[in-house]
Amino acid sequence: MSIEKLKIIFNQFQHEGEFESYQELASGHINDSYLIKTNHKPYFVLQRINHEVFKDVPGLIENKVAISQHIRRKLKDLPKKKLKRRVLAFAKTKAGAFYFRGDDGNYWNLMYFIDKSVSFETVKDERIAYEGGCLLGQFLTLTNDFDVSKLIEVIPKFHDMSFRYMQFEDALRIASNERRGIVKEQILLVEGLKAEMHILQSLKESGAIKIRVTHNDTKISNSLFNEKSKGLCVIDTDTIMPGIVHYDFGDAIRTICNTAAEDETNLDLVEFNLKYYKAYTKGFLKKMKSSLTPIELKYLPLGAKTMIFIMALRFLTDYLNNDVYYKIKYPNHNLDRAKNQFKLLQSMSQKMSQIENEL
Ligand code: GN1
Ligand code: MG
Repeated sequence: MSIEKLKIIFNQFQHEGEFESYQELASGHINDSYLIKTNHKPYFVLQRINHEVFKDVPGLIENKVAISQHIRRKLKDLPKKKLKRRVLAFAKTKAGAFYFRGDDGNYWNLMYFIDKSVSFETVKDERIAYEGGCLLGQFLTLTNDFDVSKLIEVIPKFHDMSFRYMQFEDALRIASNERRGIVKEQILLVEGLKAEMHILQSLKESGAIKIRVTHNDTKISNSLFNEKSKGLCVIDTDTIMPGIVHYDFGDAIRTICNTAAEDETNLDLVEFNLKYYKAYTKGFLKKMKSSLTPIELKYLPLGAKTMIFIMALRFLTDYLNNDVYYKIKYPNHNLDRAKNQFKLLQSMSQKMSQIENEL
């Protein structure tokens, strides 16, 4: 993306500062994001939304803007504290919309950059885990009274296990013999876990677990903290849609409790960290316990196991499909991600009884 092009797109939006420079924010696997520095603050984050993956971008934008506005209204009503939580704010285009569509068909949106914020790819101390838990608990509590029927399903069946198994089985059929051979061990794991990995979906479909507003991409790098490691807000809200609490709790645990990054290739470094699990859960339940039903609470550990598994399955599927979905930095990147998640799952499974004791 050239600087001239980014500047033209940025200038479609309403803002006061003048474009000075940009920096690509390269941690996402789907969209393209750029920090836009202007001649005075606030800075902005300009994001191209991948419309191959997100089929209804205007609907996605409506979802996330509505949730941001809802949270902003509710934060105003909270008693003033030393630290005010933050929420993403979106800029309008000069034509008054929250997104701009270029002649090439690409969709763009612009957010205010939250100044003096930091994010983490992995957790290095319990305080971050605890604060991360408070942040997600607060996000889910503040959105608990939002009418979930107003949200579109941005990616239909996003965390639907039967759908993900179907995609895996399709990929297996068309995969090269070479790739299929390389993942023999992982295929056995996927087959062996099939029944257990469908439990939450059945409870959801039977109505036993309630449908809520969920974020659906709660990895720790999608939370912002201030310089003193206090939680500020959750970001990357593109996948907000109806879901169950286990998706969000589980996906957060998947990254909080992994002692290594999601694509670490030295699997000896990948372990499930119980201390971070305890700290995260403590923060999460502090904000959330009163609005959780007993059945939601009971299944949180299985939620974590299920979300680690579903990511392993999706990375493995993309590897079998010759890497058509996630951005990769080298040929076996998806395979390494899948192996990493399977190792984490194994480590978590060994600690399951201690994990269940935390509730
Ligand atoms: C993708 O694009 P990013 O990095 O925010 C993916 C998530 C996965 C995540 C794994 C729309 O998120 O579901 O958990 O990679 N998003 C989509 O890091 O598929
Ligand atoms: Mg995302």
